Amino acid sequence: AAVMAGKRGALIVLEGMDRAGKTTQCKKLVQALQQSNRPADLITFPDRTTPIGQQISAYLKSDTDFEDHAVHLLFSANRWEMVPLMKRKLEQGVTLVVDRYAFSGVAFSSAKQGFSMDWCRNPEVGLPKPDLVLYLQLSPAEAALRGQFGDERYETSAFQKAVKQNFEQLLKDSSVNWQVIDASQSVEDVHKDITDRSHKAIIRAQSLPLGELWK
Ligand code: FDM
Repeated sequence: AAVMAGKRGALIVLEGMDRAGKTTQCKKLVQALQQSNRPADLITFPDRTTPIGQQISAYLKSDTDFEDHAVHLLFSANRWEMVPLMKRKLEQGVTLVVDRYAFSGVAFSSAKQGFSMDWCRNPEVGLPKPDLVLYLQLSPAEAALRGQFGDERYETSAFQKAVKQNFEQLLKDSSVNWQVIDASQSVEDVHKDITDRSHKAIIRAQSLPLGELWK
């Protein structure tokens, strides 16, 4: 007997610099989708709850050290370990809202000496491809108005500047559905912008197969 295929959920990623509001907006988006009867779940990278994620968390707090290539691969492994769950949810029709993804992986590691973007991208090749990547754009001056840096690794203005340049490089990649959001707007205006674009992406994704990133 013919069985109607269920409609898959969309994979929606939020990226951007520190203090652009990614985490706030991810939570608001999940809530808004759920309230409009679209099943949605939040996923955060790094996911600090798994054994790999705990190693990453200790590294970010400078409680442990890892060689730079090794930690890049840990961040990537932390995504790959979530892939079976992500695919299952998407197939069940659940839209996933993801706070940071492979793009953060590449932008941060390639800000280190001796790391090419190409090398950094390799372990990410074949991950579930986002249907939409929202880049929350905020100038360093505006970010500074929102508060000081925290005390985790990478939270220095020199490193962040290099990361920003890498994101701007990644934005030129037309194989990825990047959409730039003006994150200097009010929380509610940013939210409305993101919600409108997400609804469109969810409709579009229903008739498209899930892709493979950078493959
Ligand atoms: N980060 C995050 C990476 O270096 N690589 C990655 O793959 C990911 C997902 O970890 F500094 C960095 C980015 C940031 C830190 O911080 C995680 P938050 O505040 O938990 O997002």
